[in-house]
Amino acid sequence: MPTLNIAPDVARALADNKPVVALESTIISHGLPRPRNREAALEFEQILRDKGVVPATIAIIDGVPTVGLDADGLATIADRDIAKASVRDLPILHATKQSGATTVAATAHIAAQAGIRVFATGGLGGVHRGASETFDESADLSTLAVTNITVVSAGVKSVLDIAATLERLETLSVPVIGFGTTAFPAFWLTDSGFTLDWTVKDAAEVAAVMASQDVTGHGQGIVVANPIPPEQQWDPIAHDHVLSEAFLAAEQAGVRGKAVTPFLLGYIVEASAGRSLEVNLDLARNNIRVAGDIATAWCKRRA
Ligand code: PSU
Ligand code: MN
Repeated sequence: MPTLNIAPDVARALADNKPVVALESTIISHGLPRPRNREAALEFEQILRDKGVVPATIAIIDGVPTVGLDADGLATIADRDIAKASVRDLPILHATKQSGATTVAATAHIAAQAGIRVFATGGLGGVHRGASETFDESADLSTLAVTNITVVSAGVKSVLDIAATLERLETLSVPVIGFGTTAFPAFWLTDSGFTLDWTVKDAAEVAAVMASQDVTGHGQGIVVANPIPPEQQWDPIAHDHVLSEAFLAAEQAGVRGKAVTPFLLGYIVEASAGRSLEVNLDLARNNIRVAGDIATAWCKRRA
């Protein structure tokens, strides 16, 4: 059983110092409703190809961590019921030859094993509200503490405890850099109200930080926070209203653990009549473009 299957175009790009961006699959399987999820998966890849960047959507296919999905692999994550796989699920899926859609944590882990340096997602997982009692903190954070990859995200979903998430990233020694801003975003919203210590002006500057991280760090990741522009964000009042409904619904449904994030995202899409979905897609597209630019700048630096 192979432990890593890298698609030929991805392997060639990596060998030739051509830009590659990793994409996650849980956003497709559990974060977006069918059938928009399939269109989104294809569109996300196309955004990169149009920039001359090779997309590497990552998932576990029949037990094998797979970097760069073919049409059947995309159908597996988009159209079939599939497990949400974080890093701890990998050995079980591998041994039992099952498929899984990878979270930010598992995608980052596999991408780094493949030698990919840049990864785009929607929003990172983080510390859940009420975590002081439930201990519910995404493995996205602890994985980024030990995984050498740059992740572009629109911050963390506003369903999380953002203050606690930023504190944990500090504790875990993961740099958080605002892309053209010091205002940390809140996924659907441009500004969470939290201010970052550091900002970079462009992709070349991120690549410079990556190069410096390689000599000053200990192999941890970098979070690049890329806010959705104000004109694209969800109306904050509607956002707050729908979120409070979603928390109530989750509590009444007794949702726990790894089901919490998919439940909230699904509920919020319904309750917002699709508005949150449009914003989610917009912010993911923006992050993918920025990640493409960073991957290109990184290859240029290394050339
Ligand atoms: N961001 C999105 N949609 C998603 C997720 C993030 O725009 O579906 C997923 C990511 O895969 C992330 C996961 O890793 O939610 C976090 O889940 P948890 O809180 O259970 O760790
Ligand atoms: Mn969790």
